[in-house]
Amino acid sequence: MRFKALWGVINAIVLVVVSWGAFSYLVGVYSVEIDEVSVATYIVDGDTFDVAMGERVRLADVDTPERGQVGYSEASYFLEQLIYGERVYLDVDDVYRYGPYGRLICLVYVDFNSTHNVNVNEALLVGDYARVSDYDNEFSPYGWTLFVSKVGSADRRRLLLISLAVGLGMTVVINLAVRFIRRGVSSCYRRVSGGISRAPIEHEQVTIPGEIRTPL
Ligand SMILES: [Ca+2]
Ligand SMILES: [Ca+2]
Repeated sequence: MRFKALWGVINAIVLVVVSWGAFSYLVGVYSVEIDEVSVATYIVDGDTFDVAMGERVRLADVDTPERGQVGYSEASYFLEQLIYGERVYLDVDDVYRYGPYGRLICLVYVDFNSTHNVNVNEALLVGDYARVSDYDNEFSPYGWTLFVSKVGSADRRRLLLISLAVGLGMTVVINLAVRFIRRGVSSCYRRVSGGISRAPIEHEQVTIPGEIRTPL
């Protein structure tokens, strides 16, 4: 009875730990990191803009033409069309946070529709308004996608159900494995103990000197 109660507690712990681990992993996979949310209030050039929270943002790992260079106006106009006056989601560089000139180094997202955001840095590259400059920071431009999924509350519920299913599956597998091992151990034990009890006791033929009868 004591073992059954203990085993029930172990099952509950496995279910919670595995489900929570799976949920954290899935949410991490299906969502992007967002450190700050603000509104773009001023476009400086193709890769720099100001936000309402009082910071100047430099788009991470991309370079657009400087003032006077070919493509400067096009890049600035593209960025303006994409984010000016819009709510922007900032993934701020966790390594240095600020770059030269005190600008926040960010991967920036803006709303696209109810289910997806646009990666602004990647949009500049895809539109050929910028080139890659992979600086030392938390970002790698080679893994970016243009659209990223928003994880809403409905998605979270779906991910939670999947995680619970993973947790239950793991609990069942562990129970089956333990049952299999216990059966194996007990059948081994039965074989060994039965063997011992059934083993014929072989006696050596001992001749007791006193019992040797001398022929008459
Ligand atoms: Ca970050
Ligand atoms: Ca980088």
